Amino acid sequence: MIPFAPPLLAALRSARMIAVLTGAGVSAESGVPTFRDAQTGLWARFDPRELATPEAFARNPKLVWDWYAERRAKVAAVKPNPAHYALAALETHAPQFLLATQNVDGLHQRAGSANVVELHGSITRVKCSREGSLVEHWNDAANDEPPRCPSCGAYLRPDVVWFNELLPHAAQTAADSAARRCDVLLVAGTSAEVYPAAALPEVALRRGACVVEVNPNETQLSADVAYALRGPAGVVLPALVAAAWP
Ligand code: BV8
Repeated sequence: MIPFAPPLLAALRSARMIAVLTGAGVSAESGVPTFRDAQTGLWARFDPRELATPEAFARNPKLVWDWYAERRAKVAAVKPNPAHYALAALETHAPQFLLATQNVDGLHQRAGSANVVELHGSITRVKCSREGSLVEHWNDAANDEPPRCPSCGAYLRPDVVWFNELLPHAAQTAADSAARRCDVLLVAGTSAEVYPAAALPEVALRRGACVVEVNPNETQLSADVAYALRGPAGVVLPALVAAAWP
């Protein structure tokens, strides 16, 4: 049984609005490698931050398409873990709630979370690289280039936000508003290094919200948060929700 500080449990129970920011660490226990885990196998020689860019796609569209196709297949084969389910349960206890995720795996929604904003899009969706319109089906047959948009012929691409691309306006606006209004912000499974997502805890801290970190490791936020809960999200989050709402 993890002993949580009574004021933390009281803050959660009395919160009008609870906001959550998640990163790759929340999906780690589902078997989805985090960005800082070394890329495995074929991708070992690539840096994700090199591949997740418009420049990489322009330079080698097929390589980038294949990297996402492999990750899409991996994500389809995994399941939400107790951390995802705990956040879905947390949502039912909070009068107002928003979950902003940096993850592109769709696991929060599969675990039942309803009020989710995908700050960096979703690998589960594919769009036209020119028009931006989503495409449901495509022909993967070509082996030297990505599939092409059925309506305009441009390459298809994953519906994710690459480095140096703007975040979806609605998602960023909703997340910014939640950081400004929440009583408690839970920051789980993120190294808090990628902006503008990493600015959300900074906004909450500046206005005196209760910021709680869930991470087995130290991050650049750890010194400033009210509670740094050291442990895996799949263990800490279920225990925290059960302790706050027994
Ligand atoms: C933009 C989708 C503006 C794609 C991703 C210099 C300084 C500051 C900022 C910048 C800078 N230079 C450039 C920038 C901007 C840049 C940025 O922030 N760069 C960083 C690297 C410095 N940001 C951008 O480019 C953003 N756009 O700024 O546009 C603009 C302005 C004008 C005109 C045009 C544009 C876009 C950023 C989005 C990039 N896309 N993903 C894809 O997935 O392929 S980012 C991707 O990496 C993830 O989405 C995520 O955000 C990030 C990885 O971070 P984490 O999720 O935190 O994962 P990480 O592996 O780092 O950490 C895992 C954590 O989990 C660890 O702490 C670990 O301890 C913990 N953990 C492990 N196991 C567990 C656990 N925790 C709990 N339980 C466990 N079991």
